[in-house]
Amino acid sequence: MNAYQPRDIETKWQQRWAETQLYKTDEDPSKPKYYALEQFPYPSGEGLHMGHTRVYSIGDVVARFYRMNGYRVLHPMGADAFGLPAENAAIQRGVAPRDWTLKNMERIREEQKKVGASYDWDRYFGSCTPDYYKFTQWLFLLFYERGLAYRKQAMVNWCPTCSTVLANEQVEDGKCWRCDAEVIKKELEQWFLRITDYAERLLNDLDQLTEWPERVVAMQRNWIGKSEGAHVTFVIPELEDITVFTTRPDTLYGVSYMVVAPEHPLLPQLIAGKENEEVIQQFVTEMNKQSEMERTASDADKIGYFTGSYAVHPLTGEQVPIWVANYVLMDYGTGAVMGVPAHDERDFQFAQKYSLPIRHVIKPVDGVIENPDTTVYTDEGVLFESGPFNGMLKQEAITAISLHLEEKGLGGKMTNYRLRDWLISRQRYWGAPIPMVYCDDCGVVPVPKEELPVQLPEDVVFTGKENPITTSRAFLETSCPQCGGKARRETDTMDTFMDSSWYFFRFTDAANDELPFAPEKVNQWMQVDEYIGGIEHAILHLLYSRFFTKVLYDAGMVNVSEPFKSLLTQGMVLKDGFKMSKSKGNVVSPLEIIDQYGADTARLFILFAAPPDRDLDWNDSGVEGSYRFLGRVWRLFEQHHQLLQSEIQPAGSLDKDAKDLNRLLHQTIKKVTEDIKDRSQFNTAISSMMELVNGMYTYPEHADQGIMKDALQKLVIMLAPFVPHITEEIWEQMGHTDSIHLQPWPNFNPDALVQDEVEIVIQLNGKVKERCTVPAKASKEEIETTVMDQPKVQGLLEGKTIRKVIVIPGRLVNIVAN
Ligand code: ANZ
Ligand code: ZN
Repeated sequence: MNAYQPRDIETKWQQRWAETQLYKTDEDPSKPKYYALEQFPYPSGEGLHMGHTRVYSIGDVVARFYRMNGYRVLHPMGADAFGLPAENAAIQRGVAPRDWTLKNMERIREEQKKVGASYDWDRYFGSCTPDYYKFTQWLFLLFYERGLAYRKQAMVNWCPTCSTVLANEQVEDGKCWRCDAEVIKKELEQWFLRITDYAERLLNDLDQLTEWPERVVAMQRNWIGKSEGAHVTFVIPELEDITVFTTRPDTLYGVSYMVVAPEHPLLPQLIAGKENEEVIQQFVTEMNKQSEMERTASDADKIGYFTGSYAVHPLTGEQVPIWVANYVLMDYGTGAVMGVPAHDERDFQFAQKYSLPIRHVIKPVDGVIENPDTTVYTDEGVLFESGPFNGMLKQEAITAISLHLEEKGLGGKMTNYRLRDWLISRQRYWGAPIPMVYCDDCGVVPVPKEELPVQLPEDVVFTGKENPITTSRAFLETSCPQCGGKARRETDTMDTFMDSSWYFFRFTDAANDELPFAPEKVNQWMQVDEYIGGIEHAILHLLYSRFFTKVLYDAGMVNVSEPFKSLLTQGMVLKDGFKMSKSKGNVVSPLEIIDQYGADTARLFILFAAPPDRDLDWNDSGVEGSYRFLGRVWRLFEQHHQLLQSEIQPAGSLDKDAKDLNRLLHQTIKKVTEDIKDRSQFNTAISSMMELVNGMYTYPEHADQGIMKDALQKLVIMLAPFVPHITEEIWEQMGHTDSIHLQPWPNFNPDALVQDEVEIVIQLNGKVKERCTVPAKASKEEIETTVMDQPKVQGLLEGKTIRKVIVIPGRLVNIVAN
């Protein structure tokens, strides 16, 4: 008997699959399509970690399952290859970012092959190759043509350590998401994409995403952050008006002050010649150094100063003092708010601190505000002290006051989004250059599409201080595409999230050198049917990809407006309850495990140990267990080698053992099929196959062997998506010359599921005393008769009087007797 030798088997089949191009995408148009995609990895210098192995294992089961179910499946892989670490390697170790990246890509690719995933490698690309970034640039120009890319002076988040601008999304708790340095504010000309134009659609279309985790949908919704309310104009005599955004126009009569953001453009005029002018100027300088987070954290101290100016209340005509404070942000709403301390928590804190009046104008419908000076009332209620609006309910008043303001030309309804335009400029080298030039005569001129790509220069110096691209004169100096005169190239590169916002389209037509992708190709495959990746991408990557898809839809380039039909966010891989990390010293390397046990064991363990969306605790005995199971499977087939070669067929009528095994087999087929297709519960699919294997081991030799043979054949096919190497080897040893991965998935026979007999429990006065089997279709009377005929029951009932017999078919019979 041969022992199970995973290493030999896996190398053999990985080579064979590559030679025969087994996983080349099937494009047979008569088949339904299925697009399975795992997020492409960043090729860091570290190689694969267990999280990668987990995503690929999940995606591979899905891809293989659908292939076996008669679908043409697109299952590609690539590398998200631009980004900072390559540049840091250049600075620290003097290697060119390109060489560093390509080397890592190659390494990761080799490691991915060792996992045994069924990718179509012909469609492989890295986003850093000119063939790809040429079209990232092409798409930027498309956005530009459609008025969706623009340049503006902006206060930006600047990371002094990485010396680059960061998107709002890349600032976490006031710190750089990559290096953890304190982020500061800086004014710079930057390129933006107008994602806010799509805010409403990005929000509304979330309703279509019924196969996404609710949590992710909620995160997207919050990020877009729609607020409905009103804008209200406060006139400042002899100055421009100030407009505020409020979600509570119903509290307008409760305004006791106004506040503008430190960056508000009118502030210098408001304080000119006033008592606090200098203090406020200092305060503004200080605030510019702080991040938005620090300023607005709910536990942050509210700090403000009276500007010395007053505005006119739009309805009462009263004088309202204007303040400046840290808790008002310039880039939300209008950068100015009306202070209503009686009904807003932040305003209340501010008013208490600076002794501003607290005026209640909303109260409970049938009550009063008990301690008005110390109470913030934010609930529903009815208006008072509000002139003609007294007696109205909150909602009614919101509408009435908004309308009234509109009639007077002092306001109206306003919707506000928390979502900001997407800042895509990076002052870094290792990204796609923004294809624009600056001409003294013509201004900003786009590079014509036929001149793409704008190649990254190689004659650059990495100092870690300035943008390396600015050190290449050959790159900088160019001629204007419009007038032919001297011009200078844009040196900003694009945020790498641009690269990953459209790679899933590119896979459908990866070799196209005319277009990012041809409509007839992309529309054959999109949407991605199952997208698998980490929860860390729940907001940005998915939001940007959705945005790109909508713009491409509007441009007529794709016929779907949402990219990902179903989304599976896999849990983390932990070790001893902690995230695997170098600093904890608890990292288990996938390559070591594959070396020791084989990829099939690693895959099986990963898929078996937890449902895919849950965290998975790596444990060595679990890995051993998976390895042992595969050994058991191996031996099961060895033992039945003769049978598998024979011509034996299942008998026409089955005995009890054969029927039981047949039923177990078909229950398993049903369970595995539904667990994969409807629930993505690979763990329970595996455990039901383990039960089947147990059942096959205890199957008596004298029982019908035709059924055993059938079960063996179907078992190995069902195991194939999970453990592709061992099953392929067994399949070959069974005498087949074609690949197991091309076999049709087994169907289950509903008739086989029907049980002839069921076991029921017999209770006496509610206590279990005995069990017996009855025909599954037996009537209540028949069941009762069978139970009463049992010798043990008769013994128990001796000398007792039966009061009542309760029969629950299929489950139990309870005899009440005393
Ligand atoms: C008066 C008021 C009274 C407010 C009241 C609330 C309750 P969301 O839901 O987040 O959109 N606000 C508006 N612009 C602001 C800015 N740039 N910086 C800081 N705060 C700002 O919240 C909208 C509310 O946040 C607005 O409604 C405004 O305060 C404040 F009983 O106006 B409200
Ligand atoms: Zn010009």
